[in-house]
Amino acid sequence: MFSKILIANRGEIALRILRACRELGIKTVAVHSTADEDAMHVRLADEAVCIGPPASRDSYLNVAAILSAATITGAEAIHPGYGFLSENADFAETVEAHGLTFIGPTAEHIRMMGDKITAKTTMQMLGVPLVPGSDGELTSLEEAREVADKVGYPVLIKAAAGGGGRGMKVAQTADDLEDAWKMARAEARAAFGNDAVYLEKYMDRPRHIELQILGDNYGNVVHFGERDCSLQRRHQKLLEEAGSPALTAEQRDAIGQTATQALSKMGYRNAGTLEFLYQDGQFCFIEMNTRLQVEHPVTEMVCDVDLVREQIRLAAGEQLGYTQKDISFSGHAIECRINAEDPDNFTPCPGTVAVYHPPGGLGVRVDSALYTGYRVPPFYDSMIAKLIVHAPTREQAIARLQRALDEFVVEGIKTVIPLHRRILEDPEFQKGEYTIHWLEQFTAKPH
Ligand code: MV4
Repeated sequence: MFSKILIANRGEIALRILRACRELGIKTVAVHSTADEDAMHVRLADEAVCIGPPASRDSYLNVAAILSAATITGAEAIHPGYGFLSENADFAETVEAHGLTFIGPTAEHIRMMGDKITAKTTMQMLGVPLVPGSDGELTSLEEAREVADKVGYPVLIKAAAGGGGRGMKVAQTADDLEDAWKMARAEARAAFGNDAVYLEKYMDRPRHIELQILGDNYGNVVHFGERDCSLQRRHQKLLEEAGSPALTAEQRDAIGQTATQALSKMGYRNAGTLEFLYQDGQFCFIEMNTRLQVEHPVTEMVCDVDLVREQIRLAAGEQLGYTQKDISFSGHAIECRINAEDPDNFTPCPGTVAVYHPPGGLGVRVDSALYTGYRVPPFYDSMIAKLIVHAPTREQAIARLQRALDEFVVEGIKTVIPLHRRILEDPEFQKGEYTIHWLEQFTAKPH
């Protein structure tokens, strides 16, 4: 096992990783920008190294500074958290080239899944169901026409280097296809320096369901069920649930078995998430994330697993030590992302937290690096806390979440807590009847 880990991140996820390290008896090194000198992850870590000025590109994305920090402190491994360098294959490779362990998958698998075409082709070969569309990259407009005619309009043209909603163009009819093709390629070239695109049938009212998996270095792969992440706005998730209100245990087992078999054949290591669009009882793989995700706590609550501890253990070369039949699902968990934003127009609201009083009690978890007097800097993501509840049923989880939101005090800055309250009161939400479009429509309505 490692004796010291460098945490290449900030905020709540840096604390989350730090806590797992403490419980494993591992020393921690925090890195921070000059804007984060008073941040909680700096205060709680065993050592802290300043790696640059506020802008992320000069600090949390500064590979040379992070590697120097690891070297001078004698850290043996680096946990990237989410965002920043977490899905940067070159970073993972450089970390390993310096004789350190990257806590995550191999650079090869990160690179493979970063190219959405390679990701889809690989999954198809391994028997994972896909959205109907082109067989890999589109090589011409003529080919795009043939595929679109075959799968039927509307269709989407997506950038191979895109993902997470970046680089997509819809063609409602054959008349739109040429424009969509040209625009998708031009934008992909400008944004990613790679104009490779592919085509998919447009699914009009899917849910976004993702599957959590873990693999060890010896071909053992298990899944921890799904998260329903349909409640998002402009590709920013706001509330996530485990399990999905739309799935049965049988459906979970079936897609889970398909996914774990595929990833075992790939030799996939550490944590990963398969993203699916789910509509009319069908799962269609769209992308894979090769990192720990923001919403991992809902999975931890229903499976009673510490996913960060598992990541560290597996990166150190330990075996999983359990199989799929040892994993069981208990109750229901919901996470609300608390962002420092105006709840009506989503403009970021950095500033000083005059009062911070998180909720507590049975089945309530708050992952946050906030404290009274903390100044939320304007340079980074606006998420300041995650409120996670766990209860025997979905109905009880909603009641617990409403109770916890009522207890939650964050004064001095605006947060999206009032929006969460409104969502939880909505009859459609309460019935679990929503798709990826629901939140956008909900927030557009006057209230
Ligand atoms: C789609 C789709 C409909 N049909 N693909 C957006 C983010 C990226 N991960 C994939 N995305 C979508 N791909 C097909 N064939 C609709 C979306 C989509 C979406 C997906 C997941 C969560 C939220 C979304 C919001 C808008 C569009």
